[in-house]
Amino acid sequence: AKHFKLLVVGGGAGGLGIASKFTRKLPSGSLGIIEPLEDHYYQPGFTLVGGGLMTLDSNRKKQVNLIPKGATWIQDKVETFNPSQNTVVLRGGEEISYEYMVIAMGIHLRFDMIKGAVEALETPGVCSNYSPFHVQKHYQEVMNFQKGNAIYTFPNTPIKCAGAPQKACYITDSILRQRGVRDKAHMIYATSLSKIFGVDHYVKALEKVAQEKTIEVKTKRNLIEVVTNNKKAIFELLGDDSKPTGVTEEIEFSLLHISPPCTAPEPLRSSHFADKTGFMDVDPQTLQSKNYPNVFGVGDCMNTPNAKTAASVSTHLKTVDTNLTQVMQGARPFMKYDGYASCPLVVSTNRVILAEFSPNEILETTPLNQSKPSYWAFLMKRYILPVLYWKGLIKGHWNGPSTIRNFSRLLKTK
Ligand code: FAD
Ligand code: UQ1
Repeated sequence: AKHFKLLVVGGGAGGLGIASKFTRKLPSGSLGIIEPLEDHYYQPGFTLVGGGLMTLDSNRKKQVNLIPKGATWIQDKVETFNPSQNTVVLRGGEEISYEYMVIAMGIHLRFDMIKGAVEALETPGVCSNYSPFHVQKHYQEVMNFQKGNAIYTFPNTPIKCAGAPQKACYITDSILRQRGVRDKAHMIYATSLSKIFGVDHYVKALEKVAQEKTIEVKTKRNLIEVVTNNKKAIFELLGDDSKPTGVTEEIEFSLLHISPPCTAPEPLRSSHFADKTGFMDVDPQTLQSKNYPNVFGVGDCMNTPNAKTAASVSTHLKTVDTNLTQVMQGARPFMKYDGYASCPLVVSTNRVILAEFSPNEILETTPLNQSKPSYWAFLMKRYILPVLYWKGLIKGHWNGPSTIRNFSRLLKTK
């Protein structure tokens, strides 16, 4: 059986970032990384692909070219975790043992939790920027749109990049205006939340965007079924406790953009690493597993209260780099993750509100007012952040913007 000093589960944003950092510290051959997929996508680019502002190809690279030198790629998936024995079992039945492990499996898209959605995605009018297989279809649908309701949904579960469902809606509004058909469309943003966005600081600015675009915002609406033959979306109305009220609403659509319900990945959900919600139970500051001190988490698969974004991963990487090194040296983890997350809210084909926050405070990097839609933030989203991801984050060189933020605070005269 194979054995690694450090085993990394998942070769996404977080997994590659950690593997890059630790292959530089550990002897060659002592780090294994388990990732089943051939292709790696820059997922934050999907919003732009769905809006025709980037190609899908330019957001895809072969995983084999991204695995850091010195690391062993195991192209398979974990099926079972056996943390009391420090082993995992792969789909192929192989057992792998480890001394330390980092779990970075992300969050799983669950279109299957909406009745009829999986089939509906293969029919005209239904699409999703969340899936690499249905993101280009969104742009095609917007370019072919003639008239009727265009509905954008937000699920009743945790989701990565919680701003992405409304970015899709805003870009579509811009394109329909450019095409001269916007007055033929009734645009609806239907969210399970009780407000347009989870972070109060940005709510006013986003409400203004939706209002100026005459997008109808329907809150406490959870998509539960898509009926393909007569193109109906069925929502359940949620109460103040976000539980279903039993009342449903049917809306006919010409275009339906689904943001899928999401859950923790199956093998994690049923393991001893998970809490009741299925996500990995970690100390929210040190990111160390609560039950197994030789295991850490990174990224979307954890139960930390931050928004699930690649921007958060940058700060997770810094935290786990320090804390896992401490643990490897027999010392205590001391670095504390501050809950940082960011969501560049694309509000048209050339403006962005660059939201940056933790569960407790606003953490904007620049001294500018980032609530205001701006062209500079759009340029950053389109041209700088992809480079920061490919050359910085997954190579283990980008630890988040906290240093820049501290510096720009010096410039603020308040
Ligand atoms: P991922 O990068 O998703 O990687 C998880 C990896 O684990 C995958 O490669 C998967 O194949 C692998 N895996 C899963 N199960 C197993 C298993 N059983 N065994 C082994 N491997 C497994 N973030 C931002 O910061 N800004 C944005 O503007 C932004 N926009 C987004 C827009 C969209 C449409 C989407 C979908 C996401 C967006 N994000 C954005 C979120 C960002 O992409 C994620 O938060 C980030 O990729 C999380 O990294 P991760 O490593 O936790 O998960
Ligand atoms: C970020 O670090 C990051 O990961 C590389 C993103 O994902 C693509 C982001 O969207 C953002 C905004 C950041 C934060 C970086 C800066 C410079 C504000």
